[in-house]
Amino acid sequence: MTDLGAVASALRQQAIELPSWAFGNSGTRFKVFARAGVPRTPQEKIADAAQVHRHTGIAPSVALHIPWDTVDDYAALAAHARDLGVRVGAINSNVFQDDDYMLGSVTHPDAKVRRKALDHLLACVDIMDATGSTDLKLWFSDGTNYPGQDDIRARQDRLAEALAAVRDRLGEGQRFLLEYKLFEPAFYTTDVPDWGTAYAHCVKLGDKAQVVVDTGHHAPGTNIEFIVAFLMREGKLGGFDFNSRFYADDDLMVGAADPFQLFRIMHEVVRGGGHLASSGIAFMLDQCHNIEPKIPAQIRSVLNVQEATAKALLVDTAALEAAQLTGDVLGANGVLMDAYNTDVRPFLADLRAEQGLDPDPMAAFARSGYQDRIDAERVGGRQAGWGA
Ligand code: AOS
Ligand code: ZN
Repeated sequence: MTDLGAVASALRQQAIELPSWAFGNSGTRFKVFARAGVPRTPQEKIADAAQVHRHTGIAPSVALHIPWDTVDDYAALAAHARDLGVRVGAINSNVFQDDDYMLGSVTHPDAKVRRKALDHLLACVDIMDATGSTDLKLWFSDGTNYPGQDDIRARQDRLAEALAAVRDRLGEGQRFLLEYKLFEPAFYTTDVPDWGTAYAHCVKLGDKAQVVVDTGHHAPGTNIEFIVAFLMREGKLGGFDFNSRFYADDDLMVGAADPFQLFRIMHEVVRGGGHLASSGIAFMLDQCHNIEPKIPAQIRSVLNVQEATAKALLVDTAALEAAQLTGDVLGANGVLMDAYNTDVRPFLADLRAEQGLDPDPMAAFARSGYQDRIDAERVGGRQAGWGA
């Protein structure tokens, strides 16, 4: 039997990080649809994120993207976040939206471009120092489009050199999270295409280098929970970029496309103790809300992760182990499915009520009048968008 008190206590400690860019306008290469009330500044993005925390109680930090969230005074931005009841989370470095990076950033054939990209990464560490952030998220769009375009091995050497320089700059309590992605925007080779490549670089670089799993960055059919189990066992899983996908890197709401996959991933997280704050695993969302309202979409996403976590915590581990050890295939699968098929929503509603939150965060936000207020107030200025 599962100890419900222990489940509740684990859920009370859960923390999910929100991406600042989820609150801005986003779209596909065909169209970015503008929405009323969208933030115009990093400060307004943080204010929107604080609403998600206010109603869910488990979204206490906001990831920034540099240069999208560039400000003059980062310490002041961190103080602004604190005033709103949240804090600055991972600093996401952007070395993909400058003309110089057409052929790559840290793996570019030209040393001058590589230096420029590395300088940006080091500047992101300065921002970590100013904001108190502990995580630098590295995602490189680097790769090639045509066979022969560049030397695959040389690009790995350049990557290793840049990662080592970043590692050397990181201070006490800081780390980098290296994100892999199968393809896009490069279509022939990607310099960090998979967990194995990210893992191999991180192993060489020691404790300050960890892998981040973006759930949308795999080939169809990839068993992501296996990757999670493996990386956790090696102490190399630094965090997640959660989202869901039907086709490629769709960046849809986590748990929307395949809630069962999210449950399976969270089962491995719980199996490895990753749900405990001491694990150091960062649970971040990386999503774009192109057609749905952004703040409710973030609330929904946080709730989806919470529900999957609750189900994973409900797995009767003793019964599961007994079935596994006796080769009871159907029994073991049944234990897992019992947990997955449990409706945890009433349990979570009670937990929220106990913590002084509204049992229904979606309804509470809708009633709060916040959306009407920002629709009316945020007139003029330039709306923030993906890449703004
Ligand atoms: C890109 O595909 C990655 O998921 C990165 O995490 C990226 O920086 C993020 O999506 C923000 O656009
Ligand atoms: Zn990502």
